[in-house]
Amino acid sequence: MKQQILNKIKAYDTIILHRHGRPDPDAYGSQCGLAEIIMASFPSKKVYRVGQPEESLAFLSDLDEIDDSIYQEALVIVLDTANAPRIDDDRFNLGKELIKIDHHPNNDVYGDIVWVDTNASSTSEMICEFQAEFADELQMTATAARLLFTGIVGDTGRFMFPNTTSRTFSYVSTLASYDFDRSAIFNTMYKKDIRVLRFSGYVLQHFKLSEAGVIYLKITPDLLEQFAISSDEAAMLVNSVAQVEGVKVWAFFVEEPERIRVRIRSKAITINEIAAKYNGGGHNLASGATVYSWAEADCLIADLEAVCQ
Ligand SMILES: [Mn+2]
Repeated sequence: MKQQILNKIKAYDTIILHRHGRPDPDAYGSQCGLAEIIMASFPSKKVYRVGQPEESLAFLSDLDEIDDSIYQEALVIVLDTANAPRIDDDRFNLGKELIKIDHHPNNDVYGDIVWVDTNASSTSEMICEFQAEFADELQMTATAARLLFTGIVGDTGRFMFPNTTSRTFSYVSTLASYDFDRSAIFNTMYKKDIRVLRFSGYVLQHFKLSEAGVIYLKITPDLLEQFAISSDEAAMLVNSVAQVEGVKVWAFFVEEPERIRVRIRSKAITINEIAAKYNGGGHNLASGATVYSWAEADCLIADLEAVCQ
């Protein structure tokens, strides 16, 4: 599979890299890290990184705005995106060939070549593996190392999540040999906005813990307004209750104008099947879902309690 992907990269003069919407550090890191490796290894190729910019990740890399016509003769590679509808910039289908590289469960098999490794901590780790396997043809650079390092740090929660393996550390060890400022990355990634910090105070005061070991918090628009935070900022605090003694599964419900977005996390119990039942999916221990009423949210909570009992 990796050999096939390398052959395609070598065969095309124009390569366009996509990732998922609402990007996280791994989406940016794997997309822009692979772009950097290709550009350094094949300087004559035209390589583009597309998708909506995310302000909090702008420190990582620039993105490219491109015309539809560029797709005509292009190879398109989509990184870190389990489902085709989640791909940022729906022109991904306009290219000549499509490759999927991802570490989420392969429920939506899109593309001509699919490389999915659910044992990898992150798509950034997979790009490290790809580069290492063809090190005489693919060149790692300090810029790529910085991007991939950030992606791995993001998806492993600074190497604390159980997806972190000896392979992860081995690739990170290689990345760390390149010249980039790791402290600056950590300082930027984990700096705290005072509004968000104040809201996390609210979260810690108001979450509910059930006897079954389910923590949940319902976040309404008036709360978001009161603390002047976005629904994304609120949802991002989901792991602030992970250390509560006795918790098995925890979920944040954030009401948006058209729907209630749910983030579900778990210590050990598989929760992605429940997420799938509620218009979502994801990893065994980290999933997202969408419900359309608070009554439906209560059904989801009841399902989480049932699975914890
Ligand atoms: Mn990822």
